[in-house]
Amino acid sequence: MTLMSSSVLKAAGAAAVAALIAAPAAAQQTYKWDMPTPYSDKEFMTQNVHMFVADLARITGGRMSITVHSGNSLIKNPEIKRAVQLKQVPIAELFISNLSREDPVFEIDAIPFFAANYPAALKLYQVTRPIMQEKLNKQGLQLLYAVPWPSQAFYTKEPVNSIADLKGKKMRAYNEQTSRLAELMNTVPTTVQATEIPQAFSTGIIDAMFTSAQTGVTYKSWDFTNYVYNTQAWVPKNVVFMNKEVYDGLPDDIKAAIAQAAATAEVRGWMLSIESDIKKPQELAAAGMKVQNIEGKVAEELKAIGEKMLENWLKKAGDEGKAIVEAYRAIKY
Ligand code: PCA
Repeated sequence: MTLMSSSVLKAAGAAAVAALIAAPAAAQQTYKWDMPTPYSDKEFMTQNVHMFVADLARITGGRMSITVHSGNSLIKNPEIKRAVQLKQVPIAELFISNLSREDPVFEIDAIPFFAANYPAALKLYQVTRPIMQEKLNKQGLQLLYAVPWPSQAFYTKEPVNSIADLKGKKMRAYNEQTSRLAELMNTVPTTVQATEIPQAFSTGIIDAMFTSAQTGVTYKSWDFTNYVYNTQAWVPKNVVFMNKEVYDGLPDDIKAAIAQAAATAEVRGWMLSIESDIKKPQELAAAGMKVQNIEGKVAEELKAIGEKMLENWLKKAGDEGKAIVEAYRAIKY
């Protein structure tokens, strides 16, 4: 054995001993976190969060144990972001377009007919992810992963042959863009959290709603509506995110575990979303609902509204918005 290799071995041995000494201290560090999420356990979004958390426990050999508090049970949707900023909880999930008041970039995935299907949504995410990450970082937040809801639809009691048929109806909305869309459709927007949909229908607060077939099945939309019109117009995203200071303070191996679990959750989430987009409309139909894609006059009217909304968004989002739209349109696949 040469002198060099033996000294390398000795150094390696010393490092291994140092690691052994350090290991018990590192192993003691465990992370028991609470994670509020806005949606029901019946939604694939929440199921994906449960799988993400299970992956983290497995990858870290049990050092991370995160309790998911779904369906607004710990913190209500509108307060989730602040709760993470204030470190009431280190990690959470939210609907990214709910942050539209802070920056228009957060709501571009909710503009009708802009990024209307999965490939388009992926392109848009490719362009906006680093921008969203930077903006969230400035607010003390760290983006981990994002997953889109399936195609959005509107649900009504009566058939709709033109937008005029909806005039004056109380339409459930869930963000600024759907409120705006409801207004432009001459309906009356009412913000209702997903978890409160059945109650809002039974108390007459709403008589129509925007949501996916996924959420329609979760809340048995056939109990209070009869027609589903799939707009095939936007696929809005949820994000899972952390308090940045907490994140930055984690050791590298835990950060690596989070990166791995988040990357897996992101791919799995997009797959689950695509599967839901295929299966859930069938479940609505099997439950007796009349499910159709918007077409003819209604489709044209909605497209015109979508163009107007994009125009307004571009005015609001200025040069940055223009650059995003250009970069998005330049991606070809
Ligand atoms: N379900 C959620 C967000 C979008 C969706 O499909 C909701 O309706 O609130």
